[in-house]
Amino acid sequence: MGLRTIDSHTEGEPTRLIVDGLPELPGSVHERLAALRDSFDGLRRTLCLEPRGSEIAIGAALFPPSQADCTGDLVFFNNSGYLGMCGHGTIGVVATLAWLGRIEPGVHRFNTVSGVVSTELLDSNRVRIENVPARRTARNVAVDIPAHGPITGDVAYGGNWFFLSSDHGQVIDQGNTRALLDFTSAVMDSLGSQGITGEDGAAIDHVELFGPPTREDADSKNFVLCPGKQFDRSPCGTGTSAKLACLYEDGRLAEGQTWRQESIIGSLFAGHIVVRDGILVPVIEGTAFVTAETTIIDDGLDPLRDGILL
Ligand code: PYC
Repeated sequence: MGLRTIDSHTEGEPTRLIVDGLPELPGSVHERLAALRDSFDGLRRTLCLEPRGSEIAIGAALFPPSQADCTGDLVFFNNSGYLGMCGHGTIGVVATLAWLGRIEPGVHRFNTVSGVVSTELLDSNRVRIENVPARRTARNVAVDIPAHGPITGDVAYGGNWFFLSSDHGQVIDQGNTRALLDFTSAVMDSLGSQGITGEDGAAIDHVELFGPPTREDADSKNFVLCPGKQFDRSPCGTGTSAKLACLYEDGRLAEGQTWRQESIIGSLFAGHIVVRDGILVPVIEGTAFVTAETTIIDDGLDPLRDGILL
């Protein structure tokens, strides 16, 4: 069987959902991730590396549910490895399943590596997700950036680990993405070398910078560096979740109050916090559109079939 994907974008950030050619992998979502990583990593490289894929795409593997109350198990990956959760990707998968006629408007739950995410298909393109719980684990942490000096930020979890900073001296503007990529990559390297981590030594693999919004209907604009040294075109679902937790902890956002996060390209996620038994549950809403249907062709002879590591 060939490898077939449906591509979508969520507020500008692409997702490639495998719809044919995924091996049948039994077990839990964690066992499925391990099997993909250890035995089928060529799938990830083919879909997320040139010449057949794109470094900025997030790939999604949807398996039959390993948990009775879920629609499926979802494993996300990118040009450099596997992700615990992906907010824009979940929205893209739900809009794609609706486009394929596989789901109807309403609530659909997915088991991800970071936990169960509840989604609601509001219309053919608009999706709300109730993410895994978010939390801030450190506030106002100083990190020293070579050739720049110290900046401060928070460490928070929103399905992935983030360093979030509003005190960085950078211009958050689409025309400045090259400099922002270089700067956030230096922040990421410095976090690693200075031993700044999430809980239990978890690596912080996303850096999120904030600045004033450009849109009148937004509260803030961000730039998000993802693992693999690519930046998120969307406001980042897990990053916006981490931001909501920080705002709530700072007393700057009440439960249920909407926060509108603008992305570096000017797209928007709306989000709020629900508090359940003292746990912060982020809710994020955004829009996704299907963009392409792709059949990957591999005659077995191409020496670059597994992608180019740039
Ligand atoms: O939306 O959570 C997200 C995400 C993570 C990496 C790229 N997008």
